[in-house]
Amino acid sequence: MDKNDIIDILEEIAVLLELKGEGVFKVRAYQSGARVLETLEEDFKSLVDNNGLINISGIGKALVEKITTLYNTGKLDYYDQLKASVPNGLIEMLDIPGLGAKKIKAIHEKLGVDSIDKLTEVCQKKLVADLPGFGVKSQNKILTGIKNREAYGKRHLWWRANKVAEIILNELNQLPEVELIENAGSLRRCLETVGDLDFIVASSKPEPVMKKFTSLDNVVEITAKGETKSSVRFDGGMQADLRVVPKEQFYFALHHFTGSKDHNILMRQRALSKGYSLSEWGITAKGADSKLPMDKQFNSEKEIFEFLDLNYIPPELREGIDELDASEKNVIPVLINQKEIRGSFHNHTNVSDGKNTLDEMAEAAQSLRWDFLGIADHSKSSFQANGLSEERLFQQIEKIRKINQSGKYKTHLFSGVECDILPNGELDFADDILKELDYVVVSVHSAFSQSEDEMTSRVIRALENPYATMLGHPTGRLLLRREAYAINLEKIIDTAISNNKIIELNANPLRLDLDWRLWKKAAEKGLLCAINPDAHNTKDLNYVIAGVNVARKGWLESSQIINTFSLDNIKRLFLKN
Ligand code: DGT
Ligand code: CA
Ligand code: CA
Ligand code: ZN
Repeated sequence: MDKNDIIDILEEIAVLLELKGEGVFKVRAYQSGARVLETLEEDFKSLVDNNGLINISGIGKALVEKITTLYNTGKLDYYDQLKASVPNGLIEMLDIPGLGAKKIKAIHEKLGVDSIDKLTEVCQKKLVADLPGFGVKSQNKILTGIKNREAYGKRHLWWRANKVAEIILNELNQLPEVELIENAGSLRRCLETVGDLDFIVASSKPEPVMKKFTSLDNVVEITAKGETKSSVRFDGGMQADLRVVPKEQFYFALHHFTGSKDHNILMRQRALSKGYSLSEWGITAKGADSKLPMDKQFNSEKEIFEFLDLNYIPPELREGIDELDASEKNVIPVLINQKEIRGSFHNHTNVSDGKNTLDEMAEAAQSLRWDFLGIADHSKSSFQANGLSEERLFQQIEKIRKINQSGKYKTHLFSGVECDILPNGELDFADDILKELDYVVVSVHSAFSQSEDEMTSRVIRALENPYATMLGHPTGRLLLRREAYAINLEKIIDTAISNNKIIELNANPLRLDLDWRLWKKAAEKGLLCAINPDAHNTKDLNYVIAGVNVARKGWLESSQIINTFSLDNIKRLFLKN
């Protein structure tokens, strides 16, 4: 287990202890332990290996033992028992916006609430408003949060679904009976949220594969178990389907269960128009027994497309929109790929609300072999995120200048800021401050409930500022949690294009904003995209992976994405702005 995973667990332990009502000192020991690890200068591995943690101030003996156990074994009984001792309902409540450990504990103790159902009940009875520190407003907020959770709760963020899928894929792949295995469904199509996981396996011996699948760790329920198809539910709510097929059917099954439904319908029509019927089992001359595959062996999906006189269509594009037309006309784009990314622009450090230092972020970017890393901490009005005053911003500019001069890192650092767009459309810093920066990300972080007209004019005004370089998270949506604010995106896109501004594709798995559905048309009109992880720690830089997937889903090529430009070209681009 690496340092960042251990930090996450220490923070979770602190939350669990708080939920249990443990003393403030105990809670703080874990919180500050996590913070000490975050800012550790020394090499973590050698510290643990040489028993050096004990000499680090802020980490007591008990914590050293726990960290060492986690590091060496990836497990900690104390943590498991603690998790088991807190009612699941309380942990689930943490997902509701506005409810932290302290408030949950108060509701639990004063009103005996230990599940979301009971929470709904006491809110509807208006009992929560009377508790000290709550009030009618927060009671309503809780109810809205619960409603959203119900509406969205059945789906999962792509990032999390992919993490679960990777583990399952890896486990199943170890079986000798598994000849081929792939993800299918919305996960493979890189949809921003995933309903359930779908796995396709080629094997002549389905039984041991089914057995392994249904007995994986964390399976809490087997919802279906057949000879070639099973479905399970994992703790945490994720569900997964597995289908085992003979090898000769594999690519047909993979194509069918990758979907989407709409894409499948277009493909079947295409086959019919050529005198074939296409199904999950294979392709046959029309009218023949549909379970009999053709004599021809198909060794890839590409061969299926080619059989129907189509160019290969990447899974991300299979939404049944116009991908078959494009494929027939041979105009499927060469989609951007992960290796083309040379850096990113919207990243935070611990001077605002990030967790890592400037140097740690630079080092992390260097180990990703990035040519450049843009630092864009929050501006002063985002006080909840410890936004920078003019003075602190200048200190950072100076620090970045020195680091670049010293040649300490192979990665060039750009000095930017994530500047709040104030409710009237003014920027949070004056132009003579902004002009000192390499670039400026402008974002909305307040007054989300403005009317569509107000919000649209507000953002347009910001984009018309000569020092604005790019628009951050253009709709403010949080997937499965918070709707986008009202805004006319067509006008925003047109304004961005006519003012030579870039729009961000925020790659945080919770945002993926601007939505993929809008990118194709916008980029055709000339809009440039910046894929930005909005990283708040070094690990988050990996979110660009999700961003690239969504960019692919939006039909984007590398020429439309500034992260693929050379360092010199970025410098030139920023000078023009
Ligand atoms: P999800 O799980 O809701 O995020 O979305 P998918 O696309 O993964 O849907 P899922 O898991 O229900 O089914 C996987 C694929 O199987 C789906 O994308 C297309 C195919 N499929 C499922 N049911 C049908 C159907 O009734 N007709 C057709 N043509 N295809 C289907
Ligand atoms: Ca699915
Ligand atoms: Ca499914
Ligand atoms: Zn932001």
